[in-house]
Amino acid sequence: MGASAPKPARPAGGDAVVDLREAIRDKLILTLGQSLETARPRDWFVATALALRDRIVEADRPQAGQPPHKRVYYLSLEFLIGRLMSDALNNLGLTETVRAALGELGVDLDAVQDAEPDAALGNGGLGRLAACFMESMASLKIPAVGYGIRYDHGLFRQSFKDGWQQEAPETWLAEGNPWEFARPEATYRIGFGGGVTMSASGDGIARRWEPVETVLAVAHDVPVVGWRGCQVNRLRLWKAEGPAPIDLARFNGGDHVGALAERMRAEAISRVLYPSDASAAGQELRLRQEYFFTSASLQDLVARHKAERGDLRSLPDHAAIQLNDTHPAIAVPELMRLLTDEEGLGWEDAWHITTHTLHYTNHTLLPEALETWPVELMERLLPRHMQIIYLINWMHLEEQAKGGHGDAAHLASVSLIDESHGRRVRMGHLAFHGARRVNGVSALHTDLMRTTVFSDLHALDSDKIVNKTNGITFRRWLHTANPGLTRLAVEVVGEGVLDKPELLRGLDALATDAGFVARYRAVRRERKQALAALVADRTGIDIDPDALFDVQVKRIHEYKRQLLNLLETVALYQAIKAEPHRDWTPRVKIFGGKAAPSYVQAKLIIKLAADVARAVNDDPEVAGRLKVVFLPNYSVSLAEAIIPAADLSEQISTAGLEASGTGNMKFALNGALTVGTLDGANIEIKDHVGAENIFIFGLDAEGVTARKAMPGYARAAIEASPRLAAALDMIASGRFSPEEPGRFRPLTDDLRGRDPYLLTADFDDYWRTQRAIDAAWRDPASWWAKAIHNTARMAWFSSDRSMREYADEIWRVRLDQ
Ligand code: 26V
Repeated sequence: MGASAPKPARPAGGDAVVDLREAIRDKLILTLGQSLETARPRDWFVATALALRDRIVEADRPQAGQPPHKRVYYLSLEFLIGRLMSDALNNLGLTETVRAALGELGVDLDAVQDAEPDAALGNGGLGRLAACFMESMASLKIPAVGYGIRYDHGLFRQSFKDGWQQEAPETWLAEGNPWEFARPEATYRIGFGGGVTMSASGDGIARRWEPVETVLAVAHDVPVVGWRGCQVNRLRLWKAEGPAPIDLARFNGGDHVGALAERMRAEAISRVLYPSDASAAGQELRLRQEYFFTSASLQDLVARHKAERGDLRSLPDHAAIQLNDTHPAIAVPELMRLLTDEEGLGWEDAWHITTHTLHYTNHTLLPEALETWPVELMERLLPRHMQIIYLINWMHLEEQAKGGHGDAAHLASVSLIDESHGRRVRMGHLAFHGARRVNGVSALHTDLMRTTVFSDLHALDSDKIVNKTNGITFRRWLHTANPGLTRLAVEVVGEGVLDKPELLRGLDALATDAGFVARYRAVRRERKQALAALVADRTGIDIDPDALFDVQVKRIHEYKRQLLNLLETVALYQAIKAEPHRDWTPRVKIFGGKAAPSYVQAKLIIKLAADVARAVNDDPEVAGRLKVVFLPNYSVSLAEAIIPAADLSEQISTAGLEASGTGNMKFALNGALTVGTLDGANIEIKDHVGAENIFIFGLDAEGVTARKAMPGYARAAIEASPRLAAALDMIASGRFSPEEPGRFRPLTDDLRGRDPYLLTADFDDYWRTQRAIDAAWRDPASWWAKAIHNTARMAWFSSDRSMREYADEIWRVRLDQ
């Protein structure tokens, strides 16, 4: 994979339908051993995927001759891909051909697509970003390999029992994965534990790690098809296997379970995705996962470089490695170890290669999410790496002292080891120091990196930190998720818009054109009807497609402030009950998202949403004005159904805490208006769509810092806001939880006391803004003009733009290799 092959831009004609029909039939009967009569949708999905995979492989036949000049290696512990079929069909231009082929077999393509399980190998934004970037790199023909872990179980399945979140294992591989190619020939040995031996070598000492435990990393490749099928890259996911299938001596001795113990311990590494997305819990298995996939990936790319170029000194010219957050930060000492201990290079050369090949993206400044590992654990699991980290740190601190920055406070701040809470390795500092470029994911976030966590390191090399605002792939989040809107755009501004999203700008001029507005509204209305049917099916709740769909879907986190949205919901409920005959704008509040299984407060927020929903939806007095829905098991494919149906997008995090957000971009592109704070990429969305087309409220990041310095700020805000006080009282009184009146006291007590995320400070402005939104909805001409301006002006947020910037300014890779 990785080669270019021209492909026709248009769907193929009649012969192609017959060819595909026969290919799918053959796969079903000959490969799966099924019959046309008894095949389930799942079988048709596998047969179709296998037939498509053949075509992807054909599109990918390596061109004779040279390897690409430079490759990008994207190391990420998470790839939140979702379904692959609709993406592959769309990018190959085969959607209608396959629909016809299946139709001739009496099978419906939509039902087949619905039988594909999501590849949910990620928690949220960070993993979804990696998936968008992989698709954009293939579409831009950037030769790239994504490296990650082939988890047996992706993100848990969420269900509800009495409104409480329940987690069940996710089983996407239970019936195999037709997209992947197992590559047993690409297997690497990954060591753990043991010690380091020393021997004389030339005029120095050679050190060698002798691990006591070995795990095998076996490659499984998933093809990533670019737009118009012009390039196929690969996602190489590592599966952990034991070095021996069974301990025969133990088995023969009668210990039948113990005979498998070593293998089980090894395989545990790729068993499950860690389901927490913002607290570095620090378990040993997590560190084993991080080292396992980082080492396998580096061994693989070093072997490829040696085979293609021979000399490792030229690695920086031909490889750019991107570390997605600190999860692969162990790459810094691992690449040093491979280059020095294994390949025999000197320290200086190895350090030059390492620091000219690695790059690091930071995705959060939340202190609890910044990874640190106890020195004691590192010494036990990765003794040689710990030695190398000490040496890197010693040289780093020496240089400070020589440069006149030897004071203890400065050294403590830039050191790779944190001595203040036991001795711990700071993975962010390690990645920063080992990388050629370090980037944030929105303008504000990058500024905050420079002024907060990395300020002292930034002062030492002010060119190192750069901004690369996130993006989303329009192929998935517009073309396949919203085909109606895509068709409309193509009709109005031309087919070129599929390749050049800037052409969406042409819609701006039609924002008040009655005919166009009617068609734009009809597309939304159709999506809202489909979502209403889905909501009825999954929750039993009927919602009115003519109401304003107000949506907050994302991980449940205190800083994302779903609780602020619920407070406003309760206040609105009270206001409607107080004046039932006023002309209220009918609203449906739609929530979705998972809480980390151990995140008690987040799970309580979900339960509050469920209890508020029950009370509100059962109350005849507010019927037709307010409904509340919590859609279970939020996922990439659910997002594809929800986002095109949203009228209002809730992006209401405490300013300074959401690094970027990418859901915000998906909603705005599809024409939902944003209600949001000046946080993350919301700020840049405002700059692009125009302040008059977005609803901004609340404190900005500076305001947040200032307010937090004021003692008793929460109590003062509640005293000043009778509406907020009443909403809090109602929740605290047990009105929504009569069977357990004190249930939500942990939430309300926290708001009345610490309120670390400043809900109380932003509540009144949020309420006012929501009422302005009600008024705006009652003026359809103005509402739809704003919506159309959003769609028209979001082109810059394409992940193609992000990837071009990375290619030019970080990786220095040419787009025309
Ligand atoms: C952190 C941890 C900590 C250890 C346990 C497992 C785990 C898993 C993931 C993470 C990463 C959290 C950071 C994250 O997801 N950041 C999000 O990145 C998005 C893409 O840049 C960005 O849009 C979101 O604003 C940001 O929260």
